Amino acid sequence: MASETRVKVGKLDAPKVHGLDHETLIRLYRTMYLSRRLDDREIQLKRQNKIYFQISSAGHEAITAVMGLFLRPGVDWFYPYYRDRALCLMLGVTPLENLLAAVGAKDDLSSGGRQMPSHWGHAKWNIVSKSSCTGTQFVQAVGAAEATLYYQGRPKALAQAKKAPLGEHVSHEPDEIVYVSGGDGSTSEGEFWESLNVACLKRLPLLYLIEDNGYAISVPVEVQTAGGSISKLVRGFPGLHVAEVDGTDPFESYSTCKEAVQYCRERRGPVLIHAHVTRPYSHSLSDDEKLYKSVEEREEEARRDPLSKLALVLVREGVLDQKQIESLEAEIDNEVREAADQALAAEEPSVDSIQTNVYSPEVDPASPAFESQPHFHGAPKTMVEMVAATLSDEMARDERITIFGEDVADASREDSLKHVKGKGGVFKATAGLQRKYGGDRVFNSPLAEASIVGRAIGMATRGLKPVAEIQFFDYIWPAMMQIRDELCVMRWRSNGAFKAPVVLRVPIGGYLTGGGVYHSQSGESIFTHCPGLRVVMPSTALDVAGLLRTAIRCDDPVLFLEHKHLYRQPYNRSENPGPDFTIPFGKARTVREGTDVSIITYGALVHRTEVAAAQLEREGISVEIVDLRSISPYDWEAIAATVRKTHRVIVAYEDMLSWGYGAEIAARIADELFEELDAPVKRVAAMDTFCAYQPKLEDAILPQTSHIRAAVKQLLEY
Ligand SMILES: Cc1ncc(C[n+]2csc(CCOP(=O)(O)OP(=O)(O)O)c2C)c(N)n1
Ligand SMILES: [Mg+2]
Repeated sequence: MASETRVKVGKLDAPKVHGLDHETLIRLYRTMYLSRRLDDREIQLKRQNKIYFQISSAGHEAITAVMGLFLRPGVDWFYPYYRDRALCLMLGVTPLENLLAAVGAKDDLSSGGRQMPSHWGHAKWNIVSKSSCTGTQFVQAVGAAEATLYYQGRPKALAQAKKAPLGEHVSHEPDEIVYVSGGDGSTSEGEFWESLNVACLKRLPLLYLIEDNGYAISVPVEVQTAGGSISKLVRGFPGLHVAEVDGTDPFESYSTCKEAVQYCRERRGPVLIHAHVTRPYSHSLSDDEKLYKSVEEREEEARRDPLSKLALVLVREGVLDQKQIESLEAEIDNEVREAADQALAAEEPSVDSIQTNVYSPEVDPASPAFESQPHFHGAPKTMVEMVAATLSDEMARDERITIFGEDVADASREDSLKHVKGKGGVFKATAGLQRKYGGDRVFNSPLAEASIVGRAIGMATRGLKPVAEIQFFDYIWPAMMQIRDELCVMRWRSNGAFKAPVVLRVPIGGYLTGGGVYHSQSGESIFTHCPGLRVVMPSTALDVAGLLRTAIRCDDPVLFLEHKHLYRQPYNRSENPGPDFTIPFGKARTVREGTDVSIITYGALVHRTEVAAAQLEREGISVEIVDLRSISPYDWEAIAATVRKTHRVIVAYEDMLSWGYGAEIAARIADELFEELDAPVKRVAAMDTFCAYQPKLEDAILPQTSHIRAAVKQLLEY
């Protein structure tokens, strides 16, 4: 907790000011003043070039400090944005911890010097690492609040989560709530609206604080928000308790926050507080508000400054006299000075530490621990049947697993399940799972991809194991920010304090006869370009079983790409290899041994390559085929071995020829194995355009066996 003031105050039965006792008022003033002085000190350090960025909480201190009176560090869960310094101080983040983040010290608890200042994160107090993105936090907070309800009903899941890596930070209390904040501008992001929808649909114990300082950098709120008031706009959400308050007034803020927190704790549903605050220090030190705010407007804002207003009340109401205020302030000034001196002397992170916490340091999915033998049973299953079977086995083992996405449930109206077969996904990959494991574990989400991924991140951060589905790869893009800037980065940016080991299952690819541009896309290299993410793309049912299980059991986020064209083929079926069959990531499969030419491939091209190789064999040409199976990490040793063997190599893949996955493999072979090559590395890939609805056009665009055969022959001519 923030250290208590050492100024002597009256007894506890001292008179109250608008319902607040003197001790509380002094605690609030102390925190607000400390917050402002930390901002001032950072500004000074920035001007001295001792830190590199500053963004202040000035003007936001009253409502955020008051909020800290009602929320419980280490019990409730927090998604505070960058102007919540006073709240974080109330929760127990120390002045030194604030300033260690500002200087980017090695021991900065929020990020180890990886993020800008005021990007809060503190595992002990349940303050979840925050990125710079405006709005992404809202859907993650929804996921965290869903975890609250989930743990309430599933104590076994909680016990399992506590035993998993970082389990020491997994907690659940019966009346915990989740807090999330953002500025007026951030409410224009789609994720804000997506989050409200789910929060109301599920009556989540989620408390929103919208801190409206009238501007998003230079854009005034009447240009940002239709009608200029976010609280007016959201009043139609069913079950959402909405309050509007002068956030510079601690007394108004007190009764509003008290009521709001109580509403949430009593599980009556979500709350949104719309607090009007000020922003006296421009957007950040990189901004000068004099460029767009008039003198009159700035003077009017200065009159509403929460700090000077509260100081006046304290003196007027006899809580502290002027001398006591001065001595309190001197004491805090001293505290800030000492903290700054300590922070400036703190050790910086070493350059070689930069690679740590990109991935889990505890669980390596590429390690031999994931090697296993199959114990086959049952009739052969197609790839899509194997997805469902593997999910089912894993769900039986691990109650932390939740499955959600569009149409993944058997039937949302559970009464209907007695009379209908159930949907279980547009491809039936999740068929029967809701019926078997319950609607709290397998459920349909609204049609909103960013929130599917964001909610999964929130759940995973709290120790659950979401296996979410994006219905088609072609529609993953609304979730791109959640994937690239949140999912992949959570562990790294928090320097290992938080993680988001989500599995995202995504049907991908073409060869569909009639899929058209929006049901046939590839694009996996966009995701292999994201550090922190594992990307897997099996081509057989057996590999689905082994790799999906590894994806679930590892502790990193995994993009699990399921090729739609391969889902129901007869040629890649397999018997079930048993409930403990795993395959390490980054280990290729030699599909066929050969001596003349090597083909490195994955996905739908594996089978086409096999057909081409069989045809070429009849002409006396021997082709070796390597199926990468996982494409980040990938099996460089297997690639190098086959190149050393045949000295001629083709990379065959379905995505676009230019800037594609094969470009990286070809470049690395040329770079590191140049001496081994008897001919240039060839690529066989799709045309640099889109797949078409008309099958003849799609066939012309995507690589075919004839292209592979031609490439092999061309290579042999060298
Ligand atoms: C997704 C995204 N878009 C743009 C930005 C750049 N940016 C940072 S803060 C900000 C304005 C935010 O305004 P508001 O939500 O009102 O918060 P305030 O800073 O006023 O407290 C913008 C545009 C960003 N960080 N993230
Ligand atoms: Mg704003």
